[in-house]
Amino acid sequence: MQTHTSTRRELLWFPNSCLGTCSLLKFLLAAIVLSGTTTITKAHSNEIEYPLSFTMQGNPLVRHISSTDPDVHVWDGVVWMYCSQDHPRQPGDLGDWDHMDGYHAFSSEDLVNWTDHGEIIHSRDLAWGREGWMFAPGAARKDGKYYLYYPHMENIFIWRIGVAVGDSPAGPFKDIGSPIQGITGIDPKIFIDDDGQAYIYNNTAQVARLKPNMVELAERPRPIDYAPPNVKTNKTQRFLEASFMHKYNGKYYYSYTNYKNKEHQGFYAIGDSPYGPFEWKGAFAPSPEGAQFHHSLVEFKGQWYCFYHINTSEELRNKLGLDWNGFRRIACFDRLYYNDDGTIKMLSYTRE
Ligand code: FUB
Repeated sequence: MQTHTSTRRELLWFPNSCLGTCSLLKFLLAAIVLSGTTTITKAHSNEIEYPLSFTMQGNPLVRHISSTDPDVHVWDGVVWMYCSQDHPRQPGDLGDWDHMDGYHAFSSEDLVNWTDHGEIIHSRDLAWGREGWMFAPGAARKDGKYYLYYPHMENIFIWRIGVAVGDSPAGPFKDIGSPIQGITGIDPKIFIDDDGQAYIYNNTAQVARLKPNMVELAERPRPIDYAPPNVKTNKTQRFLEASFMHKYNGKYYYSYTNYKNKEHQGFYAIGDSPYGPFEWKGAFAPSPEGAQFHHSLVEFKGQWYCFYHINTSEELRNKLGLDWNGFRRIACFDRLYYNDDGTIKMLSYTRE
């Protein structure tokens, strides 16, 4: 079911700018050479004191640090958002993503007043994998414990999915010591169904049940049948990354991004089970500014919201007084609406 590009991305995440222009061989050779010579500085924002309170002033939501790939949950009436972080590129880097590191947890009881609880885990806290390369996380809560899943590059050829456990949604989280066996790739996303069964999704459009311990697979990952063949072979419509699963009126909604589509990046499909098969419904989100549509869809106090990130343009950085350089994405959210037949209305991005 997966196309050639998706299979490659299971082994090594390719920067957007490189996709389609580099040959696999050329890129891997460069990667091997650079992996031996790159000096990696552990970048983290220790100049800010946490927890830090701030007020939503329109989009972007977070303005003090890069806050990428928002993974959002509502637990006990509180919105929890987990983000990865972009850090400045350094000479010899493979792309803009080498130093992504240091997940932060954010919370809010009203979507206006927020707390950044600070760094909850960093690659330096892991006994495995390379420094940096901590891509989009996915959190879950089960039986009073909190779990944070993250894609982390074990070596230049393979992305593994790690998991850390905590007693509070604000952390601290402790890595279990080794990645989850039986699944690779990036963008782990956890969905817990009403019966308590947890499922893990990844960037190869696969899904697997998790064991009740939440740190082992209960089965081999299965491919997700999310669209008809003409969509799965369409370069600007097929699944590329950022799996997300949510439930609305008893139906299962599988959404993803195709970041090659200049107009619309968010697509979705509806089914009767977390495994699918799903009926493809098309686009529901325009392409966000300069970034991939990595999203979370959540209901809070009767209203649905879409959390996503944008890249910070020079104009936005000037406007917000952000002394940033390089590729630095930042979290935003907007209201999401459904039609009466359960389809999703096209999302509108707002600023003020
Ligand atoms: O942030 C790193 C990667 O970019 C994520 O894992 C992808 O989904 C995209 O947002």
